[in-house]
Amino acid sequence: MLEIKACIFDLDGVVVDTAKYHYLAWKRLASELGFEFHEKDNERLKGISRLDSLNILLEIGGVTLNEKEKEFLAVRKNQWYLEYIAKMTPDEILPGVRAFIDELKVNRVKIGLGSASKNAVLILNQLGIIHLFETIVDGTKVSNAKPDPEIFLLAARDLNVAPSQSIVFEDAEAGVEAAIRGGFKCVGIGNPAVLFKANIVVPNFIGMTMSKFLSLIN
Ligand code: B16
Ligand code: MG
Repeated sequence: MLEIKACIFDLDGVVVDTAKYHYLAWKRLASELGFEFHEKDNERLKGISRLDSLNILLEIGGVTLNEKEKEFLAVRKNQWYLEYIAKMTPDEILPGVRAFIDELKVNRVKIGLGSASKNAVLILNQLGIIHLFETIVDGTKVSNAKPDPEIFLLAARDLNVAPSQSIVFEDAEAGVEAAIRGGFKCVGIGNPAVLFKANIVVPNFIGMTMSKFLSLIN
């Protein structure tokens, strides 16, 4: 049977739903720029970097800007996003996640975070779970965004575990692709139609245990 020595978690959409706050902040920016940003388009921004998200938003609105202007707007959006994050509480950890992480700890499975977000440390502190992660690889530490596997490969290196003996948990298409390209086992959290490249897809962590994941992957 497959032996798993590490689990690497994406943040937004896996541990916590910050997508709703990203959406509110992008929507506010779109409205300032004079166009509507709809929730269905927010799917396209999941798992990708702040600047890549801004470029998609501007493409949706048909707005062309230079790099300096883009940088200014990305900072502005992040300031609004941080106002929402500052109000987050541990109640916002997604159902079943904490129990699953506790099970991993008992079984000495190593735990890492692999998130595109530059606010990951702040969010984990806000949720009161930062101490559970042995490594945190976030958007401040990599030069290549998902679907490049760099984020997850760095996390596996820090944990001193081979990708083939690690499971990545991801909710975004770009993140699943990054995990598979890096040689990891990947559990998709969410919609199987979107995350079809993952080894398995489950709707959430409710009632999930390591042995259940392993029996589904094998
Ligand atoms: P920030 P993840 C990603 O987090 C979000 O899914 C994505 O929507 C966001 O653009 C990205 O973080 C960057 O976030 O603006 O906080 O640096 O899913 O990789 O944990
Ligand atoms: Mg995500």
